[in-house]
Amino acid sequence: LKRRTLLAAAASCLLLSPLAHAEYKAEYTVSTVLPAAFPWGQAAEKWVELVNERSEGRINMKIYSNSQLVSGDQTKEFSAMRSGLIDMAVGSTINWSPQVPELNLFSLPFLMPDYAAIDAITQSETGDKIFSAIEKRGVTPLAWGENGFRELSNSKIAIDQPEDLKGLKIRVVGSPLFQDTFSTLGANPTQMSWADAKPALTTGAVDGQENPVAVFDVARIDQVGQTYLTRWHYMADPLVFGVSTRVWRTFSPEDQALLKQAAIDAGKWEIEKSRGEVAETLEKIRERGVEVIDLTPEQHAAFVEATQPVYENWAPKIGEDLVKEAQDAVANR
Ligand code: X2X
Repeated sequence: LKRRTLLAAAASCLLLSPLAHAEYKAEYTVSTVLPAAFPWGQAAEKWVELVNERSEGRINMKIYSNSQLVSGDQTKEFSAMRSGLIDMAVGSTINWSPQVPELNLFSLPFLMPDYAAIDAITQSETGDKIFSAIEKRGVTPLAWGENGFRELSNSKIAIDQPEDLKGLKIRVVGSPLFQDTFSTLGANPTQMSWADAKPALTTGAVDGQENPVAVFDVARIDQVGQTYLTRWHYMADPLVFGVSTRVWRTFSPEDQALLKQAAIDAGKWEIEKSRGEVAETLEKIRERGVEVIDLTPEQHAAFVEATQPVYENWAPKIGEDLVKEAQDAVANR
């Protein structure tokens, strides 16, 4: 009888112990495109650190940068996460937009003129709707981060009007929307991964590229002949902290809350830090001999007007209502 009691006690112990913990992995993969030298990689590092600290070492995550888990093809990151090949990621809306068409919203040219406009979308019901769109496709989104406003660099000409882009070969990323934007402007866009971008700039296979100034700075894009940088602020790509929903379901509710809060804190930290560094970064870039071109309101307006056809093509794919709602959120910011 005594033995039976012991057995029963052992069995109930097993049942009561958080079974989910038994299913936890020793380590979770976290995919990023850019490594820790960039704000993007730092956002992921912060998340990993906070989760490790707050779970007292129970939840361990390891970052795999340079899209290495998808052999450098950053547009496959979302699918890999959805199928559970990647557990977690801090990913750009651009790179996930082939699988989540709603994310093309952020790539609409000149939709968001400033940081307040980005926040008006992400920190509102519109942002929640975008998170639902991600969730519907098998990834649980937890928080926003930021890659930054993407500015245009090239090796040929100080671009300050749409006509200057005519015939320029520009490296673009991710979604076909970028092909449209640059074709509409008369340029000759080529889609390629980040891994291929710098080599293509080096050999002159392309004349230009677009990326946030932090990326231009850390990747030393100035060293591959990119002597002109036009601050046209045409779009900014938020980052999303996400977890494969298959993996998400294995965490206890307490640990889900822990992972989410850590992502929110890491995202806020990174957004504030990267916004705060832009002026200093531009100064560094100027000192390296890059000509930084700021547009007058008239020049800016010419770009806005020239890219309007992109809205006609893309609003139906993104969702007319979502686009309208985002435009209203920006207008009322
Ligand atoms: O490939 C790019 O340009 C980068 C690094 O900014 C993204 O992944 C969107």
